[in-house]
Amino acid sequence: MRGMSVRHLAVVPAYNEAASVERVVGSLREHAPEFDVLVIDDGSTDDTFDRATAAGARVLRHPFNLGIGGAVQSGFTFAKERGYDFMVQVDGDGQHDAGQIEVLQRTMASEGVDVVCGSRFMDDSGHYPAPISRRTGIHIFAFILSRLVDGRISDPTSGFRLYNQRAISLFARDYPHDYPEVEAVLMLHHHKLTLREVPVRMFTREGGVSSISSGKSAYYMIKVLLALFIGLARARPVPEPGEAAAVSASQGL
Ligand SMILES: Nc1nc2c(ncn2[C@@H]2O[C@H](COP(=O)(O)OP(=O)(O)O)[C@@H](O)[C@H]2O)c(=O)[nH]1
Ligand SMILES: [Mg+2]
Repeated sequence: MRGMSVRHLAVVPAYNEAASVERVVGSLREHAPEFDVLVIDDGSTDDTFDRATAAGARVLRHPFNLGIGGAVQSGFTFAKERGYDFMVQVDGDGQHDAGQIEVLQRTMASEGVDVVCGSRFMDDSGHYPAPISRRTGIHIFAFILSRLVDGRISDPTSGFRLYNQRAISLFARDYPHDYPEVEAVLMLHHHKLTLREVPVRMFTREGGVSSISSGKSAYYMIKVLLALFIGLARARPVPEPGEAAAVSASQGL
């Protein structure tokens, strides 16, 4: 049906990831060559911009730090405006394995879902080396979300995700702030978009610092829990008639 070639965008949110961003971009270009690479330099104060540019990425630079939600939403907006068919989100810290993007793609194709999320907790070994506070938080969110969305979610804070055009347009319009991944799962459910998880291996970050130190975990938990419950009651922007999301929904996709 589609005459022109399918277009793929890899979005790499990066805040002070000079230690790893070059390798992340290089690995994307090697393992996922059909993806154009867009690094969102989220107001970094280190060399992130130069390193990402040197590695051959296109770099969109925020004049100041917006936080991960704002960074990823810039990616969605870019993808939507430039008419990309698929967008994959890959952390700038080296945690995600570009070689496994094809696993996400295969699942999207075979299951016909709008979003595929790489989960580090689906294999049997199950000992991803996250701090216990973080793991506990993840499991509590997983438990609550799995009930709210009526399907098993094992790794709700994973940012290793592949989105189709419907998901891109939804999140270009509205994407949660601060710690967005958990709430985004709930948004998908509200908008009747589908999500599948697939097992992936994930690395620990290569350098820099995580946004979620163990001291911040309690704060993170409370904040995201509140966001979840407020999210349940919150009015959602409804797609305009004729927009991609509405059109494909009426085709039963
Ligand atoms: N910490 C943090 N990360 C950001 C921000 N904006 C973009 N990012 C990027 O978002 C990605 C995920 O953040 P990270 O701290 O690794 O979260 P974690 O993997 O969940 O521990 C990384 O590639 C960051 O560089 C921000 O304002 N703060
Ligand atoms: Mg990370």
